[in-house]
Amino acid sequence: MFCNQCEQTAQGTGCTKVGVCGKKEEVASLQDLLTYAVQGLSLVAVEGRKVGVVDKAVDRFTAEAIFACLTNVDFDPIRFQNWIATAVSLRESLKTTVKAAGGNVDFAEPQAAFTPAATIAGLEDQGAKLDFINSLDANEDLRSLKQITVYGVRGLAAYADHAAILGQEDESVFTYIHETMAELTRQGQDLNTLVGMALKCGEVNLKAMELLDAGNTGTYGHPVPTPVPLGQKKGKAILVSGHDLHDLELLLKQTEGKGINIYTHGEMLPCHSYPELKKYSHFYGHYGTAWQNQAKEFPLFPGAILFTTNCIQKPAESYKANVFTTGLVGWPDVTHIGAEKDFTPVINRALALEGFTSDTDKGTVLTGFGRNTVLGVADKVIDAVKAKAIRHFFLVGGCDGAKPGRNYYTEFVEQVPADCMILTLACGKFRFFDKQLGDIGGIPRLLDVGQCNDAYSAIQIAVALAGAFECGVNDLPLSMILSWYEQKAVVILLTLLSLGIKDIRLGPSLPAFITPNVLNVLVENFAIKPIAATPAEDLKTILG
Ligand code: FSO
Ligand code: SF4
Repeated sequence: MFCNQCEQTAQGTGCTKVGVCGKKEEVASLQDLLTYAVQGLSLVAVEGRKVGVVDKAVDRFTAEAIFACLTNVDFDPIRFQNWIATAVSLRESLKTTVKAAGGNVDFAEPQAAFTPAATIAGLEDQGAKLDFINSLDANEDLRSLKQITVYGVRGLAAYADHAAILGQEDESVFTYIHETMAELTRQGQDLNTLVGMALKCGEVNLKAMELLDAGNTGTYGHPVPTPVPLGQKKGKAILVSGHDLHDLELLLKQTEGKGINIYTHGEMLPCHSYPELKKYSHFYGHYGTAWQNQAKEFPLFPGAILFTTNCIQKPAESYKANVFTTGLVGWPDVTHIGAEKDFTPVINRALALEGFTSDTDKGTVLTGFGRNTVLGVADKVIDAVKAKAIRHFFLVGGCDGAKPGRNYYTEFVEQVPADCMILTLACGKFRFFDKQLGDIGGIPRLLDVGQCNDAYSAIQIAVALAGAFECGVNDLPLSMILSWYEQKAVVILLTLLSLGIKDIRLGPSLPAFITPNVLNVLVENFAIKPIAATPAEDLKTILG
């Protein structure tokens, strides 16, 4: 196996025997084979579009299959066997439709014709033989750019899938994914073309995040500032992790009146601020911190635990029976709730467990500072900047992880001077989300914009401020201090770069799949930089 797609990759170069994330060689090979199978399907889809054939089922499948290969989503070989079989059967049926419409179905690329082996062992062998990452390009810089795009497309597919679940789709997103997956079967592109392909991924991702924002706010209302209890209420309990608001809503409906309190974990925290979710009286509080702490925090949760997306880690035997998955996330031998979304097994498990035996007060944290709320007080913010009450804005966000070096972000937030505001999003915030940082003129200094996909909201806030100050986003007193872990962070970074945003600081380490030459291109064009050794150094450079 060779996988280097996330920040915790072995030795900072690549996982070759088993993933640091727990991914086994078998699953790594199956993911490579699925990616290859999706390339074959994409080649046919591209030819189909040329003759007006657009297949919605193929579009949705493509996004789901790519999302399944994202870090910490699916560790179950059987499900990958099914995904690969479906990719090939969709490819063949699409060929028939495209041919009937007068399109081309003669392909030189082997991806468009491969037959999957009948067994998982056979598939694993096929996947391993691909040597997928190395086969992308013989030239290491071009391969690096192709990897950036493959990983970026994984993040993009995740957001496109979440948006589609809430009824928000745009054909241009699927067109880009198919065209790109097809283009990645070829070699001979030059560096500039591939830089363009990667930036285009970021541009399309802005659309995908916009669709998801429309899905979330259109279905559940605009987030409103909401204090969320960090303590617990006596009674039975279910903890919901991942990112999916729709799954949470269905669970809230199915648990109404059953005496079960629902808690959020990780990236689900901002769900408390959506009016159509917060209206449920049994939607109580938030439990725990970021994904990498689940092995420490989950054994202490006396209820059922539902994963709606990444990031799942190997469940310890002590709590494995309490864990359930749904959607694209999966772990072998963990009960999976299928598309019918009947959460009865989760509910029954919660009822069978002890639940919390007493009330515990641990205070609250504030969430719900999406674009609507922040722009609702834009006048106040602008006046405060003009009056020099606000000196600078920092966006400190991104994803958390287990590797050392991430204390930088906690210390950074602690050291930000009192006349500066901090916007945050995604799971990186759990390093400082409960800090009491006070306010400036009644506006809290620490504003939780939401999940990682709410980078869309943060971008809208920045664009609106730039409009008010009649300057570009790069001219605002705003600095982005980002942490990355998996491929959604990769695509968000591509989005920011595609918008021309400069001087982003990235940590805790730079991606293993970026070569020195590609890094030079990014530094020259976007002045992107690694975080400094200490927050004090970066603060000094930024604030002068
Ligand atoms: Fe974190 Fe995991 Fe949300 Fe990622 S929970 S690491 S960037 O999935 O997507 O922020
Ligand atoms: Fe290694 Fe990350 Fe790939 Fe897992 S996802 S195998 S930790 S690089």
